[in-house]
Amino acid sequence: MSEREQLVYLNGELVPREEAKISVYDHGFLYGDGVFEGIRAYDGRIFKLDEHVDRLYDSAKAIMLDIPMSKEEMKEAIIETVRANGLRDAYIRVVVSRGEGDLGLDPEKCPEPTVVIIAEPMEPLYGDLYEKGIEVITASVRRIPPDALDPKIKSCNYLNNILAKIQANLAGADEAIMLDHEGYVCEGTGDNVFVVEDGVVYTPPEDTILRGITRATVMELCEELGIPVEEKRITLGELYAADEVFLTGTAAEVAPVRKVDGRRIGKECPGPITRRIMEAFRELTRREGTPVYEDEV
Ligand code: PXG
Repeated sequence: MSEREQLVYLNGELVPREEAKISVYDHGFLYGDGVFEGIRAYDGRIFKLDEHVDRLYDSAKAIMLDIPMSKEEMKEAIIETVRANGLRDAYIRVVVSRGEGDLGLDPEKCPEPTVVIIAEPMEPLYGDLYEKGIEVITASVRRIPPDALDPKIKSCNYLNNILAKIQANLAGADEAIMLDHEGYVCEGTGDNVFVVEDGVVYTPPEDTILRGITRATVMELCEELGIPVEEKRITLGELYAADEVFLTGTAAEVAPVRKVDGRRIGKECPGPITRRIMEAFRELTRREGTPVYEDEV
């Protein structure tokens, strides 16, 4: 898709990408005051649209941001943006910011939220690494604890995660796993973490993480496949000693991890259970979703 043809949804209208501009007084820009979602469409169907829109509205409610449209209108606008760009496979970004205000941080000075929807083609985040696995580090910067900023709010404030990502970049790694304020394995900068040990799949409990929609999907798939799955606090030692490790996210999908902090994980990568989950996930994305094109309803 050439940039010139791309249409972006901005406050109720589809406009050419180069006209999709917002104010420098927008508090999304000045303060990261806003919420967002990353969603994918596969072969003309939007995957887990209801779940993403519900999470967007929950995030907005948690920061007292009134999205100026109903959930149904939001879903229609998302579908419309994908359709207007003629995409079958897409990464969709929905951003709702506090909108234009003055230079102070008070959100009461911002009468009208800004709503942006971008849809563009995107390959799986880790390119050709799904067959050999990604290399991750554990970041020295800890995930912000829920009593400071609840990680369940998918807000436009991502500096905590970006600092960890910078560490991964500097180390030549593909991603960073963050530990929580007590030192337990928490989540990646943009994905959730799973470990496999003796045939059981474990993932950290919901307390300190973003409740990933891919994470929930993978837990359901495990149950369907008869693979035991449990939420459990995971230590760094358990991560290093795991038979298999994988990450899940809308951008990352299901990504096998080959090395953590330079240590090889398991005997083969992807390991056998990760491989089954990757295949089941791929199959599900082809089968489920909200149709974008009317003749395919
Ligand atoms: N944890 C965090 C902190 C996230 O930001 C996930 C988990 C996975 O959630 P879903 O619902 O997508 O399974 C995310 C996902 C990126 C990127 O480029 C990822 C996310 C946001 C922005 C960019 O990898 N969020």
